[in-house]
Amino acid sequence: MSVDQGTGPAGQPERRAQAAESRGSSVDSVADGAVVVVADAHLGGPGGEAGPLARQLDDLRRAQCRRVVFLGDLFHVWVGDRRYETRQIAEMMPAIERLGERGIESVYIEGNRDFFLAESPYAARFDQVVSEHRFTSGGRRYLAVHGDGINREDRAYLFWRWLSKSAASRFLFHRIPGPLARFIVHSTERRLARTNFRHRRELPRRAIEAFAARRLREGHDTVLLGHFHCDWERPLTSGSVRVVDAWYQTPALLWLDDERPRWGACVAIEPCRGPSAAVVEGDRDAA
Ligand SMILES: [Mn+2]
Repeated sequence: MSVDQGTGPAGQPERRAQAAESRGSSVDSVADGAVVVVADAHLGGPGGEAGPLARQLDDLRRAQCRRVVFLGDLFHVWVGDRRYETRQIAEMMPAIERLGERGIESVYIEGNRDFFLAESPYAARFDQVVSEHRFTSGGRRYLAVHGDGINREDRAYLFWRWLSKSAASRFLFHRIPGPLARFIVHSTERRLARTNFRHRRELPRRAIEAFAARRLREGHDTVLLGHFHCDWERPLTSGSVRVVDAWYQTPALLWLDDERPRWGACVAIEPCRGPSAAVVEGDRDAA
């Protein structure tokens, strides 16, 4: 699905309404300006309050940045139903809206902590809510995916992922009483912490490389992943794969344009050093 209508504020309502219907994968068709990537902010969890990230987004100008791609898990848990709206969600939504007012597109790629967003009231705040997104920046063709589903050996997790995001779960979730639903959200959070933990103590490099190699053959230069909460890049025969560090660990935006990918709050200010260390292994809490 492509979004290539006018980028002025006047074009917004129509474009957003259309965008709210987006599902599945999406393709970029705009060519000018950088794309900024934000992965795994986990606001309301280790990412804390919404303010710092909202301010970074407010600093973005259309002259420098044409699109923000959220690589999933913006909040610690995000259910597409207002009954579960946290303070961080309520505070972040206006900042997303302001991106659109300035003509900057926003694409949200669902993570494992995001549930039923594509058909939720939140979807209209973004140009697209999708499971993966293809775009070109600085002549490079990117495929962006959250990454929780790539490890095919983790069958228990893949089953849980399918079940928790199924139409039946969605149907039930919107109809059960609030307290029961909140209990499920909390146990889900604990379950996410447990099921993902084993596969995250070490970066599943082989699974990541196998996934990337397969997807690169579809005609991409770089596969971008979030979810693993580290900054890691690997050249492969027909391109490369890059894991984007979690915003809650490296509170900066990743800029993709004609130059080398770099971290910075805003191009107008000195680019920050990026991730403090090239963390690959180690304890990563509840991704
Ligand atoms: Mn994740």
